Amino acid sequence: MTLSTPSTKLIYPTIAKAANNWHGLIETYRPYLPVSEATPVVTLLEGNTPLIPAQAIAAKIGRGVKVYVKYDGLNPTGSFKDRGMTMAISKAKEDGAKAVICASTGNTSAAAAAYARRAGMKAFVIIPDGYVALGKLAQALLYGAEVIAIDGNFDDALTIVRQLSENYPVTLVNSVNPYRLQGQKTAAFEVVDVLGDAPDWLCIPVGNAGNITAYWMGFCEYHTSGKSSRLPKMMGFQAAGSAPLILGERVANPDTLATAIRIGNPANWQKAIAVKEASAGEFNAVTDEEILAAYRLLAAEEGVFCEPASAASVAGLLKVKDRVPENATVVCVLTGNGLKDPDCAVEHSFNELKQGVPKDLQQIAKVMGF
Ligand code: AN7
Repeated sequence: MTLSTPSTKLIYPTIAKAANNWHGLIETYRPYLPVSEATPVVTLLEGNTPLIPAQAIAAKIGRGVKVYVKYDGLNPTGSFKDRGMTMAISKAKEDGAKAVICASTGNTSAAAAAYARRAGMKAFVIIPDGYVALGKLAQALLYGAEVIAIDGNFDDALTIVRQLSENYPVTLVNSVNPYRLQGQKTAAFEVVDVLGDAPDWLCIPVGNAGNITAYWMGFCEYHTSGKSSRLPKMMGFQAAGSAPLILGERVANPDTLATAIRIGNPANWQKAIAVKEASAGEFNAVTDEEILAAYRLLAAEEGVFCEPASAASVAGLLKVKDRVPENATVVCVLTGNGLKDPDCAVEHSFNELKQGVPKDLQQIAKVMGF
């Protein structure tokens, strides 16, 4: 008797279910998302990222404040962009798109490339030459995107891709695509699902301001459906050298070592202002030095490696720590994985590689301090 081969349609979900009972964020939050039976779900089983208690950070604040980090760098391509991209690519596929395009400081390009190629589509990504971290560039190339580096910054690239998508058969998958924010709002659902309620504060890095808008949408929808009793104060942080939302005007030449948020003219500017007002939140700027201090603290004291832009949420929390209410619960969003930007880690670690040590037990022990 020959055994029949189970169809792949059946076997893979079964294995995923056996492993962790997680089918990706579209299946998990389907009732909250604009998908139907006709939507071909393009997924890498993104989402379900850990909410990690951060006691070293909490200790710096004191007064009974509880701090958690939402480690979205553990998504399949290493950033929160996967949440938006599973939706944007699934909907583009449903609409019959053959190619997608985005401007990117790096993470969007990696996610767009991975999901588009998985869906059998072409991916074009336009990036600011010289300002995309090595890991992100490596991903976009290996995933098989057409990567075009322009002599200009992210804002220039976004202007160009908007025009290209209007004139050529390519679907725009930057966060001006509404499906992106729909997918990204699921991170707020996950936070509430774990905590049992919304946090008091949500600290988040802000570049194009898509993610802060998406989180707020998620918290509001969950609140409306009775899943939480309150709404958080939305605390957005920008890098001081590229802080248009704090300055109240565009920044022509944004500058920060946190290249992911090197954005001078956020596409979701008005939405971000509305979120700040509706949540009685704040926007504040953090310097590159403050970002690096939080980056090192997260790695060396919490064991959590995020990219510099992500550390802006923790840098910001520490900057305004005296204003955190007593016993409050705070969630800091860590948007991207530290491995995205290895150059930054090597360059800005206070720790140094001990080189030129001979393969001799005694000498190694001596270097070890014994
Ligand atoms: C790690 O990839 O804009 O405020 O092109 O990669 O929603 O723009 C990345 C943004 C925060 C800011 N943290 O989020 C891109 C891009 C990380 C990021 C942000 C980005 P938004």
